[in-house]
Amino acid sequence: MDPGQEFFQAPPALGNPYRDDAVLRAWLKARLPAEVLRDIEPGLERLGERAAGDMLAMAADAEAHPPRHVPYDPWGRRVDRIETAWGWQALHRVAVEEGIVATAYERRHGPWSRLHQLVRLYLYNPSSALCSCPLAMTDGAARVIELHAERDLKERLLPHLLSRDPGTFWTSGQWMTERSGGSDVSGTATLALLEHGRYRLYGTKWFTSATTCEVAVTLARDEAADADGKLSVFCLELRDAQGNLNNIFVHRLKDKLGTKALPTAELTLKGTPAVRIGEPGRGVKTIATVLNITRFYNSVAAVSFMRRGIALADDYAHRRQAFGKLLIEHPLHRETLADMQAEFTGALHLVLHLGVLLGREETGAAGENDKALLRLLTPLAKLYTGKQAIAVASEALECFGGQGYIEDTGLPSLLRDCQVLSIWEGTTNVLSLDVLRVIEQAGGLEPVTGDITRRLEILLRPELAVLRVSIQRAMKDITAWLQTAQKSHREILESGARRFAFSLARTYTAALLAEAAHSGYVGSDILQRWCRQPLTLL
Ligand code: MFK
Repeated sequence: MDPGQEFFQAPPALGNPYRDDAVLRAWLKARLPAEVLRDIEPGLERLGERAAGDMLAMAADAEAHPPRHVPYDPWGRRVDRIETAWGWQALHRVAVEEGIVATAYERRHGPWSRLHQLVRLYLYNPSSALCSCPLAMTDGAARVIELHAERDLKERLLPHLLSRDPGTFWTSGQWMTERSGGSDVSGTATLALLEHGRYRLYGTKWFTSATTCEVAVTLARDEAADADGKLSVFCLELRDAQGNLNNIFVHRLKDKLGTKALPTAELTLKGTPAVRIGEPGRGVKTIATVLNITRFYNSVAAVSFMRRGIALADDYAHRRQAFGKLLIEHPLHRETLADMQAEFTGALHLVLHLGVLLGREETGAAGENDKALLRLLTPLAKLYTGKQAIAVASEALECFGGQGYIEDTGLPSLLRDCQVLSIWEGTTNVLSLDVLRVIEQAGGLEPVTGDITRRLEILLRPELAVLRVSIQRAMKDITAWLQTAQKSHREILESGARRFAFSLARTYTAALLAEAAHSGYVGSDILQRWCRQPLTLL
């Protein structure tokens, strides 16, 4: 550098997240039928280009111009308009054109369709300013309507929710949370009253994400369910044919830590027409269909944010010098990045596996064991990857030193947005208890232990045999803890639920990585690194 010439650091650059993701590509090559990969790959390349190209400007605009609630028009009429940024609307259009929801339902690739959709979401999400949130709820609504709604409702809504035309696409909200509870929805106070043969909803919803949606799926006390007024699921359209809100009053938008571009409102329903979906009085069970899809999205979002943080940190490590050499040349920095990469690789394998199971279930190709695993792994992946994403995002920011803490680098929003992943759609504790419940309902751990045993049987290479023993030992410890805790006081079992769930997630993921290492599409160093952290925390 010439004397007197100022130094300016080159910022990190983002490459095509599909082309640059060796772990994802290796998995797809190993696991997808060749003709499916051939068919979908050009689209993935193109979406990757957009995620590292025009979508970044859209996301920056959406973040810089958060949504605004306009309660009244200039003449005093109540309008409750929510204005969103150009960038937010543009990201919405990209999602529709790219079929981020539709791909799963067109089912062009049979059981692999959901996996294809997963990869598209994975590429889209980290450049989407959380526009993936309304898509998650739309997907969940499409599934619950597909499975449980009457024909009329299906015919009216599915063409909108699954459209690839931005002019006809509708998003759906999922309104569960009231002032009395987000995790415990049993206190839901919204009433569904039958008036002239039609349901109308009355009540206040405390969190409604993406309140710019056209329809919403919600819980309410169903007057017609039985004398106790049990919860049922209802579907409502927000606006009438003239575009006016259907007796919905928005109080305010939430001031949140992150997800700044996403409009989240408090609102009151004062006689909003609605249609019941599914069995009366079985609302929680019915809406669980939506939750299982949104939890799946949450897991995909978590791994995609991890990947984004690592990609940026890795690029920066090749540009930034400290103590006379590039960051990547410092052994400890390399070690830190390698640990992050191992966390991400494990998480990605878990989530891709979840996508395979979900795809099988949605196309009738899942066996009983697949279904049992899907039910268990959905909360497990959500709770574990949500926590991993926060840790990896935090580490990624640290890889930039002080710059990671500076708003206009765009880096802090990564951490803020990851923080929500362990909160919404079931907190870590709620989901840990759900995992316990699934195991108790299934009568034990057999679906998982059987699956792990089958995966480990093939590991004969000497360097993998040692790790196989570690995984088997972890599985034994988990089984033993469960048996002891089940015989003890209920409090012992419940207070250990989170450690139990983390142990199960780490051990199951180790088995997936072991299988991948055996087949050669993941290096055994990754598995070794994964197993260097304790597999069990019990
Ligand atoms: C990019 C990512 C985008 C993500 C988008 C997020 C935007 C949306 C933001 C939100 O909407 S946040 C609100 C999310 N809310 C939650 O996730 C609720 C968390 N709480 C729970 O999950 C509780 O465990 C639950 C509400 C389910 C407990 O309710 P209850 O009233 O105690 O019900 P219970 O008795 O546990 O379960 C009732 C039935 O449902 C049981 O079946 P049976 O009656 O046949 O025994 C359960 O087995 C069944 N069930 C519960 N959860 C299930 C399920 N079945 C299948 N899958 C599940 N997940």
